[in-house]
Amino acid sequence: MNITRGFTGRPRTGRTGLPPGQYDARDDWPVLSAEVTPDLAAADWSFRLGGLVAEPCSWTWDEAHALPASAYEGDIHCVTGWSKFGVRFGGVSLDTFLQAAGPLPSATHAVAYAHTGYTANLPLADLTGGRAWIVWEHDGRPLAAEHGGPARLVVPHLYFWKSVKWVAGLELLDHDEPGFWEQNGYHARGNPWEEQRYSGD
Ligand SMILES: Nc1nc2c(c(=O)[nH]1)N[C@H]1C(S)=C(S)[C@@H](COP(=O)(O)O)O[C@H]1N2
Ligand SMILES: [Mo]
Repeated sequence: MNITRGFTGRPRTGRTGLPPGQYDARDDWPVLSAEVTPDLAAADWSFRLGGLVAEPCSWTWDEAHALPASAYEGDIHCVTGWSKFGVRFGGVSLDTFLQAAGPLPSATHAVAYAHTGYTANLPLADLTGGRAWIVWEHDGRPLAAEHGGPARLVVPHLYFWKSVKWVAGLELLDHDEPGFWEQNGYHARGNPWEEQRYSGD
């Protein structure tokens, strides 16, 4: 995993390579959606943190863009088998949003949800420490609508189904609550390095 702080920083070098059972998609970036791509304008996008937080917070497009920029450059891994190396996303670290809302000590998990209704559950620990982003740029250009634009969640160290497109917010919980794919047999955490594809893996 390579992380850059700010858009200009030199990427930190971390673990890279193909997790077990994955192949390199090279220049392809498959579109995988259980939903129709919404016609969601940036002006209609918002991001909310609620549930077990000291102060529920909500950001408009402009408010989110006023936060300190943070970029991810590294790999992504889809449970259907493809991985991509050196993908560049720009946006804001989820840590920045979480610091504003203040997770309560009882918060252990989150459900990320989309403007379209899709959900994915994640341990809160996987969303902190510079490992998750809200992004609106790919390769320095606006994120394409089919890939989650105007803005999506990116949690690159977990299988990509956790990276909710057209992200609308996170609800912090004191328990794990299965999201869309997790209710349909997929793993609660989804760590590609441990091949946590399906529940029971
Ligand atoms: N809102 C929303 N987010 C979603 C999905 C979806 O159907 N709806 N599909 C997930 C799945 S299964 C994957 S593999 C990735 C695919 O992202 P991509 O289409 O940009 O490759 O988005 C994830 N995020
Ligand atoms: Mo997927």
